[in-house]
Amino acid sequence: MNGSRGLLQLWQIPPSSLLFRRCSFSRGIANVAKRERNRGAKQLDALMKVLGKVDALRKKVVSVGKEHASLCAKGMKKIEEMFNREGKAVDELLNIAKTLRAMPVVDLETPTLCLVGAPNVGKSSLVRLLSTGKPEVCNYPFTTRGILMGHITLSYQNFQVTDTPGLLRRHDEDRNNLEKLTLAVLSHLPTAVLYVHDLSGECGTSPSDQFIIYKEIKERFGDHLWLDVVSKCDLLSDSPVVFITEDSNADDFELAKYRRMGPDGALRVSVKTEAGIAELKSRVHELLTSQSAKIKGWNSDEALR
Ligand SMILES: Nc1nc2c(ncn2[C@@H]2O[C@H](COP(=O)(O)OP(=O)(O)O)[C@@H](O)[C@H]2O)c(=O)[nH]1
Ligand SMILES: [Mg+2]
Repeated sequence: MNGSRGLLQLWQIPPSSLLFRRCSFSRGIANVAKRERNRGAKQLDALMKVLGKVDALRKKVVSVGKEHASLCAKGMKKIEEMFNREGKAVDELLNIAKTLRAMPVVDLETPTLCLVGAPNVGKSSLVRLLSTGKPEVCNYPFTTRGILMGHITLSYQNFQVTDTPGLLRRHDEDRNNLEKLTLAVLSHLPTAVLYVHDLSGECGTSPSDQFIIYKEIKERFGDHLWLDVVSKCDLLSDSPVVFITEDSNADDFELAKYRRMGPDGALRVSVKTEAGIAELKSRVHELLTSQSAKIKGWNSDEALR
């Protein structure tokens, strides 16, 4: 019940409220969004047709039932024949219900934390630790194949957590659907961001590529509430020390600093040793409380219009 309400809310986001949240997305993403919207409309259309068929079947069953009430045995046979002929519509409806039930349900009124970063940096491991969501954790990219929702309860308040598939260093037009899904979440959902950086050299995306992806995402979605985390700090005792020479420019310096510590203010954590996890939980709580205030502000602004 709750789930279907949340799903309806997602379908009913008015375009004006999306603009209002100052989504910045490029032409490529806009096309994808349009395509997905068309696909959604077609799916709804198909669902309506199936519902029509099921309803027609129901009407026939009722009318045959009435017609043959006095000849019960014969009536049952007729009903059976009809189900054999047209009962496929019921099976189709059951399949659609199953698919809908498996879709992630996002309640836009509940503050949501979205984990973002390159593939394999430890996002799913952190979601498992922070919430009720149990995403798959594996040592290869794009294990997370959709948007997974989990829930956190902190001081009697409910929050949502989304795990995302991750982003590689490339242009929007070259991104696969899993990456586009991550960008769509950032564009359309009022989430706070927990950005995960893996400086251990273990994840398959070099720290310098992660830095480039990070700068791009931060520039596009910097209006979200934000927390940076350096993951796998159990592997970082020998984190690379990069020497700055006199002719190093500002970019070299920024990158060298990033490779050692991540962005300014980033929290170091390890899922393996639980180092930094208590502090992370408390910072996440603060972030989501601020997100809650932000959502309330949007709602009262909208009410004033
Ligand atoms: N040593 C170490 N490995 C970790 C840590 N967190 C995650 N991993 C490993 O990194 C790999 C990728 O983790 P996963 O959570 O699936 O990353 P995702 O692709 O960003 O969701 C898995 O093999 C994890 O076991 C950590 O804190 N320390
Ligand atoms: Mg994952």
